[in-house]
This record gives sequence, C-alpha cells and structure tokens, in this order.
Amino acid sequence: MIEQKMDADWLEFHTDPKVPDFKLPADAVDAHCHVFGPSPNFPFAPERKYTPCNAGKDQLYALRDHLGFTRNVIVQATCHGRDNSAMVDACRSAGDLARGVASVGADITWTELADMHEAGVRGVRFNFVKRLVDATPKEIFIRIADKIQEFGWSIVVYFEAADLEELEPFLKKLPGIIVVDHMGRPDVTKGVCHTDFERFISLMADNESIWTKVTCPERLTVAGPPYDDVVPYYQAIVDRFEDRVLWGTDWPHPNMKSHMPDDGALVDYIPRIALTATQQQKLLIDNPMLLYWR
Ligand code: 0GY
Repeated sequence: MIEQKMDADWLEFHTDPKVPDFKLPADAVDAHCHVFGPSPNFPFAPERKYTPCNAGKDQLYALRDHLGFTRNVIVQATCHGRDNSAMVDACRSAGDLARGVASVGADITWTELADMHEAGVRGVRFNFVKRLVDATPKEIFIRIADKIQEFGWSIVVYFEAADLEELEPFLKKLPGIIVVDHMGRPDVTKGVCHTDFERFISLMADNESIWTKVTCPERLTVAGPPYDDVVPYYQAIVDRFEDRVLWGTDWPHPNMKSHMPDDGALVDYIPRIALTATQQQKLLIDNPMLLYWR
C-alpha cells in the first residue's frame, strides 16, 4: 500500500496536550472527532479536497483517556469520502464506547445500513461547505434521510452562516433530529446580535428537532487562543437550548492553518461556555447519550 503524503501546509495535531485543569464528569462524551487513515490501511478518497496527516483510532483513544473522556462519536470526514471503513473499524474496536456518523450515497442498501448500525453508526452527515465537497442535490439527501429513519439515526449538517437562509426550508423538511455542526459557523466579528446569528437562534427556537454542536472555537475565532471572542456565542446557545447541545474536541482538527489547538486547553474551555454543573452534565453526558446510545 502506498502512503499518501499530507498537504504541505497541513498542521499536525498537538502531540503533547496538557492534562486539563477542568475535571470532566464521569462518562463524558467527545461527540465530534474524526479518524484519518492511517492511509496505508485506510486510503483517503480520490475525490478529497485535502490530504491530512494520519490520525488513527489508537491515537484517538489515547487522547480520550488522557483528557478523561469515556466515549467518542466519530464523524466521517470528507477526506475519506463515502468510504466509512476507517470510522467503522474505529467504532468496532471501541465496542460500546464509540458511535459513528457516516457519509453515504442514495444508493446505500438496507444491508449496508444494518451492518453500520451493528458497528455503532447512528447518523449520517450532510456537508454543504464548498471548500470541502462538491455539491450534492438536496433530493439525494432527502432520499438518504428517508432511508435511515427505520434505524432511528439522526442527521448532522455542516454549513456556513452565509448559507443558512437558502438552506432553511430544506433543513425544516428533514425528518428526525438534525445536529448543526459548530453552530452553523457564525462570523464572530459580527456580534451575537447580528441578523445571521439571530437567524440561527430563531431556527433552533422554532424547531425542537434542531440541535447543535458548541464546538470548534479554534475555527471560529479571529482573536486566537484562548478564544474569548467566541465565548458569547456558545453561552447564548447553551443558556437557551441546554437540552439540544453537544460538545467535542474536533480532533485531529482538519484544515487548521493558523494554529493547532491544545486539546487539554479545549477541555478547559468547557466551563466557560457551560457555566453550571447541570449544563455540563447535559452537554457532556445526557444529550449525547440520548442521541447516540439509545
Ligand atoms: C470539522 C471541520 C472541517 C472538516 C471536515 O469532514 C471534514 O473534512 O469536517 C473543516 O475543514 O472545517 O468539523 O472537522
């Protein structure tokens, strides 16, 4: 097998993250992370828009233990396209301690879905971020959404704030629970009262089936670590929708060009965005368990 060389401007994940000062509650779930390869065993997809470093399941589970998490939700990354084998293999290795979110086409069969379900997959991801994927017609996503209902899976959607207005009617049509990645990627230079973020808040307020991940300050920040500029966005969401939020590291942090976050410092960020013990319990345990381990 041929090793696929990572992009020249790729930043590798932090290899020596701090032990967090914030002690995670027992049974906490890292509900947004990925595995990349390793490419000799699990080659990256020919249609990928980037080639990452190798970051396999052993490294992910070592990080889980180092940070104090118990469980992971491994989200299929675009560099693996619709070949979910690295993610599924990681889920199988962790037994009941990992769940997966897959990327599939409309031609996925019942048997393939059932096999993935048995391995721990509990959702699909629809990606609208233009730098990551070629566009998929919405009818295709609707067909996939219909197929997964029988399995009780949820849907993760990834888009950027500027695209929400156009996507809103489609999102409202989707069945089951919809989880929006990274709060729909607000532009944090605009402020929490800007119409773009208010649109996102209204979407959640008006649609009880829409959840979100309060994740990736390292992607949303303009100021850089310790990501003070993103805190008000997370607080606004967690305060209002504490039963519909998830948190994850986003390890190994694909496409970070400016800096690579220390995953231990990201864990220390949690009490800044979920202020009470009740909010932390819901964010880190109750909500992900309800969605992915029922
Ligand atoms: C994330 C964010 C990114 C990449 C992917 O699947 C992916 O390639 O999700 C990104 O570049 O913003 O959530 O990992």
